[in-house]
Amino acid sequence: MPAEQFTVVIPVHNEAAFLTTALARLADQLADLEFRLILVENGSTDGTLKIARDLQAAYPWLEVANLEKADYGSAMREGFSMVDSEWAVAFDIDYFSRAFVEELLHHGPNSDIVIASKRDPRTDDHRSLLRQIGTRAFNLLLRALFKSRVTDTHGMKAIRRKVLQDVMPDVVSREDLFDTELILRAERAGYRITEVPAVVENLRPARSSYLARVPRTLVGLFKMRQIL
Ligand SMILES: Nc1nc2c(ncn2[C@@H]2O[C@H](COP(=O)(O)OP(=O)(O)O)[C@@H](O)[C@H]2O)c(=O)[nH]1
Ligand SMILES: [Mg+2]
Repeated sequence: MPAEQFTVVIPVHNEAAFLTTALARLADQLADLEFRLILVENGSTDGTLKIARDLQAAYPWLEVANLEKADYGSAMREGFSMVDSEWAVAFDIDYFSRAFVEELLHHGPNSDIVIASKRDPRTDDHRSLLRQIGTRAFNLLLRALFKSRVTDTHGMKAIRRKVLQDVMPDVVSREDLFDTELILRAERAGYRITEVPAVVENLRPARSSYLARVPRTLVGLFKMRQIL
């Protein structure tokens, strides 16, 4: 796969403190590749959007999109809809790696989706025990509720544009369940999903309360169960 055939999409919300460092790190890791990067900001109150736009002077491959209301899922949808290359690569601003791009270069030709799974036996997960248990519990729920064989729907992933065009219009879940519904729909549609290992290490401390998400996630999953 020629390297220029991928577009990185990173949603950002109130990342003013970290954005500049993170982009320098990403630029360094991907320096020899040709790619496009779309930052999709929404709802920030800390000047993230201005910092993102200012960084465009330093990085010719950087594009910035912006929507009004804070919502991870609608940011991803917006970014994905701007992709015009063969592959879309979804990263978080605090979780990305060159190694994942290498996995994509390797497995991409025989896959429609490549996912870095935190549940892969080869994965080196440095997150807190609470987060690791959360990932495991979420995965068990996906198996039970949707008969899914995918072991992780959050985190780094690459998706062919044709899959996005086919599946994304049907996705109704918002916020962090957007990714999950997208992957489940793609799995149902029979697309080839390859899971790869990763070193899981957030580049900055988590900001949101993990436990606070649990009720919202459960409600979202049961709603999704009604339609899938
Ligand atoms: N555009 C946008 N990005 C978001 C929103 N919430 C989180 N993000 C981004 O999504 C990524 C993951 O967020 P993070 O806080 O690290 O979540 P966690 O590691 O899953 O707990 C980061 O790049 C965030 O800036 C949101 O409401 N809108
Ligand atoms: Mg994070």
